[in-house]
Amino acid sequence: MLDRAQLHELYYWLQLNRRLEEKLVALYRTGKVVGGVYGSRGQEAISVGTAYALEPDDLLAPMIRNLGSLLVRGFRPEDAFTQYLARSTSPTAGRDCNMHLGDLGRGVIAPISMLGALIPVMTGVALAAKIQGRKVVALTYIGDGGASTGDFHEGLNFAAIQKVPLVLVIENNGWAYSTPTSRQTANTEFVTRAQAYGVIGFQVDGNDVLAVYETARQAIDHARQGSGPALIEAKTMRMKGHAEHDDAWYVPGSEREKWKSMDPIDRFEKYLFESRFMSSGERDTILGRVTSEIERAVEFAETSPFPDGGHALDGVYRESAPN
Ligand SMILES: Cc1ncc(C[n+]2csc(CCOP(=O)(O)OP(=O)(O)O)c2C)c(N)n1
Ligand SMILES: [Mg+2]
Repeated sequence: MLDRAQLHELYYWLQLNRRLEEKLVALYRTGKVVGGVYGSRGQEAISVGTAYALEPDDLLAPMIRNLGSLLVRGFRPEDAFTQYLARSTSPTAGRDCNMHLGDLGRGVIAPISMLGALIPVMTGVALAAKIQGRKVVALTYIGDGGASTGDFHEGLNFAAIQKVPLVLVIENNGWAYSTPTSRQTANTEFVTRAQAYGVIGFQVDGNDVLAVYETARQAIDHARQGSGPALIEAKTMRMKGHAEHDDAWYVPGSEREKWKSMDPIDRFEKYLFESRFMSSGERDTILGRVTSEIERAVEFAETSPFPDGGHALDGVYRESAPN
């Protein structure tokens, strides 16, 4: 059971995740973002709830909709804004224009754009940790669409037979770009795959941050104890297009309306108020903090220089021959 301070922390991360992405969209619309903006509106509870359930030494590999996980693991709004605005002060020194980044110091393995490819990588990370005798868990994500790749099969199958401490979260938002789940897999109950691979499986309401957190804890405990991988299917909905260039015209209005009423942040806020875990004054303090952190970060990014072209190849090729 989380205490009051932890519940406030979860609320802070959720709001920071959403408001940071809203600011990114505003910057995109004024032409300041270099590249696209791939958001997680409606899915924030999955990123935040799962990352919050990890221990500091655990390892996490985010996908494109997991900005919330990165924030929980210690990345700051400055990192996101400098990345998207392609500034030299960004974690990649302006070489990548969204959140394709990692930091082993924070236990974050960088994402791979090819859907599914991170799963075998994280299976390997988990296997290495097991061989080294470290009691850590490796957690990563995949969408409903990405779950139909060969890498999903190879990664999870190998993880299962090696009994490595892998937690694989399937974010089932019903769509892979404009393709509904029913048109890309004949078995849309993703949790049933756990049995097929011989691993433990959980299904959770991905718009309920406390349920996600509790489920992630169970899955993580299972993996940490050496009982092998765990699969979590988190059901949710992507409340925006695939990215900002896509208005999601293909999603029926009734589906969007249904999910709008289940917004993860509105629901959590209602729960916190009704159970008296948060007062409106406390909410205002948290939102004030979020707003000022975002404003400071945007200011920092906008006043940071663009990278110097002369350094474009730095760190790409080995600079000196090995001895
Ligand atoms: C192997 C591979 N195929 C296609 C793409 C292009 N692509 C990027 S995201 C995406 C849709 C992904 O849908 P899903 O896995 O359900 O994740 P969601 O966007 O819904 O979070 C596609 C087709 C890719 N990156 N990698
Ligand atoms: Mg999807």
